[in-house]
Amino acid sequence: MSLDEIVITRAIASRFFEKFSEYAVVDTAIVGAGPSGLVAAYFLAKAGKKVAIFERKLSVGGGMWGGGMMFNEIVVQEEGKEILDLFGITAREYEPGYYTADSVESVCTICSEAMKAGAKIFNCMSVEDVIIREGAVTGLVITWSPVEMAGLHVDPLSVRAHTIIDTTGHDTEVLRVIARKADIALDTATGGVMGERSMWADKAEQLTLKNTREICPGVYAAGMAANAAFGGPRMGPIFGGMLLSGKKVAELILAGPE
Ligand code: 48H
Repeated sequence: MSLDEIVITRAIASRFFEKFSEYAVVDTAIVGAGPSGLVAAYFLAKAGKKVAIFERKLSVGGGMWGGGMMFNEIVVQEEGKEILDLFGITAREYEPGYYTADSVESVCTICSEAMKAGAKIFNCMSVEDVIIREGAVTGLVITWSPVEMAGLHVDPLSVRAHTIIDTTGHDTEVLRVIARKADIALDTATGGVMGERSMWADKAEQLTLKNTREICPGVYAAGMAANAAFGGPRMGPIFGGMLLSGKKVAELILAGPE
């Protein structure tokens, strides 16, 4: 059989638009495919929710690929190791209470499990705004990342979601746009994004979990974004808090509104 380029083109175009059209309305839209977003997607999809992740970059994994300073190993504490074990990721004890794992194995495995559970990932798409209706966020406004990078004047498209999770990491992009443009006060001391503080690993890991919660109706923050929203410190390349935050946000959403 000889291959026809046009069949290849049509196969890609029709399969993509089938998928994109189906996922224009979802139960949960997750912004950012870093560790917290991927873990949240896994638990929500596993529980039967329709989940889409929108990721600005070509690659998934966020800041986990690079381990610490591009040394591609991550550290997790005892509590975080449970998540690595759940995914079957090899973890080695370094000192009591400190485990290491290969960062590439970690990203690939969690991403694969999230997708096998049913989550869909739309990479190269950036969330630039939200949809609002009567004081509530009801969806996301998306564009191709290359459009954003080239500064082209192209109008975006939208997706509707019952719940949204900001897992955009340090930049807290969804929460910032809500605070800036949607006239919705976030459930923080200032009503806005308080901003991340300097490094304190132990405190930061605890606060990441505490700060993982609904921050305005239907919108949750997890991972580094949760810490940045509430003015928590950074923790450096320890990833247990990110993994546990992804699990916690999924559990909160599955349990329904408080
Ligand atoms: C689409 C977007 C947008 C947007 C950003 O930074 P991440 O890895 O996020 P977390 O919170 O799961 O993990 C944080 C961790 O990697 C980390 O940085 C740690 C532990 N740092 C500690 C320290 O002290 O520095 O991933 C966020 C993802 C990235 O892939 C972005 O490209 C993506 O979100 N993203 N995607 N639309 N507007 N903004």
